[in-house]
Amino acid sequence: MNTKLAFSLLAAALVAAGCSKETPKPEQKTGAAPAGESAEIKIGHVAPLTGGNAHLGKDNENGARLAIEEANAANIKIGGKTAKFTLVAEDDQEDPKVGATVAQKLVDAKVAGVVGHLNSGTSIPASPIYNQAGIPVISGSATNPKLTEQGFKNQFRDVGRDDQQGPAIATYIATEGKPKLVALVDDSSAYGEGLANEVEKTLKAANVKVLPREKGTNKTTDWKAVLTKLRGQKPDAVFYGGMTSTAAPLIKQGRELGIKAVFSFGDGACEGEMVKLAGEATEGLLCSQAGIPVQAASKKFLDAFKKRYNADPIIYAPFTYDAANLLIEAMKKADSADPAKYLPELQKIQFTGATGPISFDDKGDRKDAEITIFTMKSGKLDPTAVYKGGKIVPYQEFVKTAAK
Ligand code: ABU
Repeated sequence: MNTKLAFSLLAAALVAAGCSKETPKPEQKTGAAPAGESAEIKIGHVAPLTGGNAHLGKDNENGARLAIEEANAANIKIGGKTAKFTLVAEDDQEDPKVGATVAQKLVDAKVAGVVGHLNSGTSIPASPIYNQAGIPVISGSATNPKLTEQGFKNQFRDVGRDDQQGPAIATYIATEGKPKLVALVDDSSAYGEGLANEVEKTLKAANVKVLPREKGTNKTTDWKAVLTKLRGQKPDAVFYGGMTSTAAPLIKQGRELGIKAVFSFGDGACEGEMVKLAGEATEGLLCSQAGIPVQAASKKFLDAFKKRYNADPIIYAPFTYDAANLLIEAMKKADSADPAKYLPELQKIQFTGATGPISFDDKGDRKDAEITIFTMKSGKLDPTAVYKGGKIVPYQEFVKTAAK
């Protein structure tokens, strides 16, 4: 591979990709329930906790829960009372309608803030409900650009966007393997379809021929008809926009049908469970995550997570941990858990979390979010390169400079 050319092309694509409505002020006070010298402050967390991606939902929840437990142990004073944070964890089943229902449930429960949702497909329909209630929301994993393009001043994310991730992984595919023909498949979700669209744009701009889109759903586990068609078209690479539960059968069945193409996924399917589900078929997989790799998170976080759960975080737990801490830090600065009072602190926050320095732009997106590219080698995801602030850095160089 011509690495210099790859990095230049990727940087150009990412720069090209670039990267109101005011939030109503709620009359109803939410979040704080006085009880003697302490006050309960509820923080919601939403992710799929059932179904094929429940392991990712639980991982996200574990990150937020750890932050809350640490905050309680620190006996933080807010508004003159000791804050007792409670996590209200909800399961949106990765279903847009359930996502909206659960959002209303959290508003009715008077949560002071929300970490989530995990999926773009549930975060987007939930977002007007939180916006109407004026409740700050930070997703640690939802990457579809629309989430923060609606003008909602209460909506944030502390990961990158798919109009950063798509150009990064597509340029890597184009320069690494120099494919002449690429097949694109997606799960028809806001995330999967949106990311595949971003990949397609970048591939076409690099003069790579793209086959007509193949579609599934976020429940598809039998891909044989799609793959048999693709086998006849002989693509050099296959990109799939979707989550682990559907990506694992896709790559496994693709290899069983004798497809030799390079398979490539985004962050929804760039994690260790892929190996458990699809085994050797994952060897050589190229994939991206919309942040730093888990192993580059702070040692303090990694040690605390291991101690608490006797397991390593999977992918976005460091980001949901940071999201919960960002809400808490903004409350501390405002000396209030009233969303109307602490939201302005969140908008201008400068915070160093487990995933590095965090601040938000006017849309609520994380400034200078990283995108990491991985290759699956002998059943392990090997980080290859990190994109940050318009530059591509080989992973080994990145870790030397990353704060621990
Ligand atoms: N970013 C991957 C998984 C979550 C989402 O739907 O955006």
